[in-house]
Amino acid sequence: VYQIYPKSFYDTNGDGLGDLNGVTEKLDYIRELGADYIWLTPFFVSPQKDNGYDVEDYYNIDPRYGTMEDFEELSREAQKRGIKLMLDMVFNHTSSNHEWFQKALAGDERYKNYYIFKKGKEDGSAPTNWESKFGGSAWEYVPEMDEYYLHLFHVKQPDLNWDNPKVRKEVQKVVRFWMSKGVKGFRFDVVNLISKDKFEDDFEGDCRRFYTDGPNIHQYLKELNAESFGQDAEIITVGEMSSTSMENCFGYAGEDSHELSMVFSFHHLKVDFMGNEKWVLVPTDFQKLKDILFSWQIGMAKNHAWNAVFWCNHDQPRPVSRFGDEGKYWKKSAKMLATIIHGLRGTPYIYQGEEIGMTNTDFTDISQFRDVESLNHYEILQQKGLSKEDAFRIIQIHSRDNGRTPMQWNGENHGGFTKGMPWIGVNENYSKVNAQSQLHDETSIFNYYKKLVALRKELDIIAYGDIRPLDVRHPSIIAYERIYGEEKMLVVCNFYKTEVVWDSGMDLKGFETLLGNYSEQKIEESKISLKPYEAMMLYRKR
Ligand code: TEU
Ligand code: CA
Repeated sequence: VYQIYPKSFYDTNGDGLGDLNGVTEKLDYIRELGADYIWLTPFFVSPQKDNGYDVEDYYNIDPRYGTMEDFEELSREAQKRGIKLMLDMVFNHTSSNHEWFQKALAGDERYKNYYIFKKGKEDGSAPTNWESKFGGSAWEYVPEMDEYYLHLFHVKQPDLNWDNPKVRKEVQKVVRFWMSKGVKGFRFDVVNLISKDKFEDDFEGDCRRFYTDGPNIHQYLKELNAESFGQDAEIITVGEMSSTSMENCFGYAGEDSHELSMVFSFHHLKVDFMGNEKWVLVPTDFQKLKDILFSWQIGMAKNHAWNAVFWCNHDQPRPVSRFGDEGKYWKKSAKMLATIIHGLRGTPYIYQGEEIGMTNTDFTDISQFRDVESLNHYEILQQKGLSKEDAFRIIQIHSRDNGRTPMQWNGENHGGFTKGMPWIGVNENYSKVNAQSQLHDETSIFNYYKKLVALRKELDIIAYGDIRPLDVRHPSIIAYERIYGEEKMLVVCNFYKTEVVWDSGMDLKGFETLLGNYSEQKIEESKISLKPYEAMMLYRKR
C-alpha cells in the first residue's frame, strides 16, 4: 500500500495545496513502483484544524482538494492501472463544525447523544483528569450548557459516542456510501479508542486505560464489518490502533474474527521515547526495537492475525533521519531500512517520499511548523521550564511535520510540488533528493523499493512464509529467516555504520542473493561480513 497525504503530494492549480487531480496525474509513478493500493488521508470537507482529520461532512469533498468528479476520475484512472483506493475514515471524532455537533450545541437532545457531554466535578472542574493527545485537558467547557464535552484530540475534534446505536448506524452509512463509489479499502483512524470505559480520574497511568481497547470495541467492529465492508470480500481494511495490546489485535486482525484485515500498531516506533513520552530526546533503543518488532511478528502469526508493517506515515518523522543516516550513508541506510520492513510477514506500507529517501524538515524556526500538536507541545515544554532552544530541538526531532513537507518531484522550484507558495516549506535538499533523478537510476532508492515490491509478488515465501528471528541479542545486526515448505529466505541487515562480521550459525551454502544494497555480498561458510548499513535478502529453494 502506498500512502498519500494529498495536501503535500502534488498541486495542480497553484494554490500551494496538493489536490486529488495531483494524485491522478501521478498515478503512473505509483504504478511504476508497483503498489496495489493507494491509501489517501482524509480529503472530506473540513476546517483543517488537524489537516482533514477533523471532518465536517463525510459525504463531500473539501473544495481545496477538488470535487466529487475529480474523485471519480481518480478512481477510474487508478482502476485502469490496477490500483485500488483505500479511504481514511475518521470515526472516533468529528469536527466541531459538523452539523451533528452544531445541533448538539443548539440543544438538540438527539445530537447531544451523538457526543460525550458530562457535568463537571463538584468544584466545577473537568469531569476527569484525562489529557488531550495534542496537549491540555481532554474536556472543553460549554458555558451555555454548563457541561463539558470530551475531545481526545484537538478541542475542535469532539469524540463521538459509539455507545449510541444511532451513531453506529450513521458511521455504517458513510462506509456504504464510499463502497457505492467503488472504494475497495478503508483505514480507520484511532479506531480502538471508540469504546470508552469508565469516566474516572486516573492517578496511576496516563488515562489511556479508560478509553483504549474498551469493553465493546470488538463488538462494534464486528457490527461495522457485518453492516458495511464485510459484505464485499474484495475490500481490505486496516485499523490504526493507538497504544493497543497484542491480545486485542488478535481479535482486530484475526483471520476468523470478522473485524478488520490488519492493524497498525506503534510500539516498535516508541523506541526513541521515554516510555510513552514522546517529547524528550533519547537515542533509539535498538534492542527494544527488535524485541517489539519480533514479538509482534511471532505473536500475530501464532494467533492467525495480520500486521501492517511500516516505518512511517504522516504522523512520524522520516525513517532515514530517525534510524538511518542522512549524510554519507543516506542511500545505503534508506535501503537497509526498507529491507527490514519488506521482508517481514505482513502488508508493507510505503509513505510518500519514503521511496526516494526524503529526510526530516530543515526548519530553523517555530514559525515554519504547521502542525497543531507540534505548536502546542512547543508551548507546553516551555511551561515545563525548558528553554526555547531545547523545546525547539525536541519539536525538530519529533514533529509530525517532518513527514508532511511536500513531495520532492524534481529539481525545479519547490521541488516541482507547486507553481505557487507551498502551504508548508519544501525541504531545501530537493535538488539532491527528488523522484525524477531516481526513476532512471538503477542504483536509486526508488528502484530498490521497486525491486522489493516486485519480489513480494514473485515469491510466495515473502507473503506467506513463517518467520524466525535470528541472533536477537546481537548489538548491531537485525536478522531473520522466513520459511515456507522447503524454501528459506534470510534477511540480514547491519543497523549501524560500523563494519561487522556476523556468524549466522548455519551453513549458508546454496543461498543466492535476491537483493542487496552493495554490489557484492561477502559470505563465507556460516559468516557474513557486513559493510556500513549493509542489507541483503538471501534465498535457497531447498
Ligand atoms: O493519529 C493518532 C495518534 O494518536 C497519533 O499518531 C498522533 O498523531 C500523535 O502522533 C501522538 O503523538 C491519527 C491520525 O493519523 C492523525 O493524523 C490525527 O491527528 C489523529 O489520529 C486524530 O484524528
Ligand atoms: Ca491545489
